[in-house]
Amino acid sequence: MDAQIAKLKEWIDGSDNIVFFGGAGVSTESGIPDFRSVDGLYNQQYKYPPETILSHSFFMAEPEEFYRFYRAKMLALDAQPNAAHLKLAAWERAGKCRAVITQNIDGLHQKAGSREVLELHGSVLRNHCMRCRKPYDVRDIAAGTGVPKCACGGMIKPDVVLYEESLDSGTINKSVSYIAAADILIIGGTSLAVYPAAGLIDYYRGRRLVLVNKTETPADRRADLVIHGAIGEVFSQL
Ligand code: CNA
Repeated sequence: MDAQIAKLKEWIDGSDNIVFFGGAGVSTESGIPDFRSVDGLYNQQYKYPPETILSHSFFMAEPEEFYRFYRAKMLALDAQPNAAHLKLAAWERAGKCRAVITQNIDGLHQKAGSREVLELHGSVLRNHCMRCRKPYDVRDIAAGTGVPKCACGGMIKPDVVLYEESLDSGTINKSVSYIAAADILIIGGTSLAVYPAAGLIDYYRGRRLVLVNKTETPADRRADLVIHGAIGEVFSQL
């Protein structure tokens, strides 16, 4: 692994056009469980599978059950950025990292200081009334119980892209532009199993495709460098 990290460091030191594409694995070292690891949410037992609970139709049909799961498992407001988030923010400040494209909804890249963060699946930090669109702070959601309601009587929904919902086209287009123009694309902490997000990496045309993940991914074979390890540990050595 040392030789691979040394190679990645050399590439990074020589680039001012790094783009990062990441997922839930980027935040596990901050204490937020991902979906597909052995201790991830998909391997825990609930009344309904998480994919079902986190779908638009379930949200509309059983909002109480949705919010019970959501408050317990998706809100981690005390979590702090780890070495991976912090390194990406430092690279941006140094003019090296152009954008962080994330499937995460936890806001930790911004908390670490990154500015150009494209949130493909939205953010738990933003919420709005489905009737009058009034915005609500995440603390209003976390503090309450049951289904959060607006003063107008409407139901409050997190600005998170649920299963069955479409991604924001502006965010997709911007992500495609960054990836297509990138010198180095680092993919980290993602199983690359959730589409259409995972398909965005196909727009990369460069010759420095890097994968940093604990487990194998479908893109390992076409990567120019693969590091199987914990991303925070790896990034702290760069
Ligand atoms: P996933 O499918 O759970 O995959 C996570 C991947 O990360 C797996 O391949 C793991 O092996 C790998 N991994 C776990 N920990 C580490 C680590 N420390 N270092 C390196 N690799 C690690 O998650 P994806 O992001 O691929 O799936 C997309 C879903 C998960 C998105 O819709 C997210 O919104 C959703 N999600 C987000 C969060 C969050 O915001 N923190 C948490 C849980 C789920």
